[in-house]
Amino acid sequence: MERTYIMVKPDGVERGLVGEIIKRFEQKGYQLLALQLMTPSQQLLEEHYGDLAGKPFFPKLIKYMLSGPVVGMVWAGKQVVKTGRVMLGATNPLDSAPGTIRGDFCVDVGKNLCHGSDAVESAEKEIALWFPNGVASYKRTVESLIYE
Ligand code: FUP
Repeated sequence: MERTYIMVKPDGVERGLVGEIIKRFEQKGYQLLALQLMTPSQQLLEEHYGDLAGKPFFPKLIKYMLSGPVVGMVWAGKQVVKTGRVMLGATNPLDSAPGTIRGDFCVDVGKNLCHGSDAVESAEKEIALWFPNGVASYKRTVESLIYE
């Protein structure tokens, strides 16, 4: 089953939106495989956002991500990478449709609440980076009620 890395950023944790974000993925039918609250190191964040190292907003982004604990999760399910990002909404919350997490709960790109992997390959890289000890895998009895 496809897997993705979803992260509630420090603003989302502090604003008490962890439960809301988990709820949406649970209700959709996706399967939770890992969950951790942690304050990431600068090194971990620089690796996670390595592709953005040259961008003008990079130092501000790292500072924001260091401002408090994050909640990282691994979710599994059909097309969960792409659909997970649809559920989060566009990177810039002003472009995020109402009904999406960013569309419903935030305004600024520099405080956009959450992260979702952008491709299957990067999802697997991010899962290995944030969960170096591995994640769960387990069978659910509800599977036949979610998938045809
Ligand atoms: P996403 O794939 O949605 O996480 O978006 P990007 O990888 O392009 O950007 C990662 C993070 O950088 C965003 F979540 C917020 C931050 N960012 C800015 O602060 N300003 C920008 O113009 C673009 C991104």
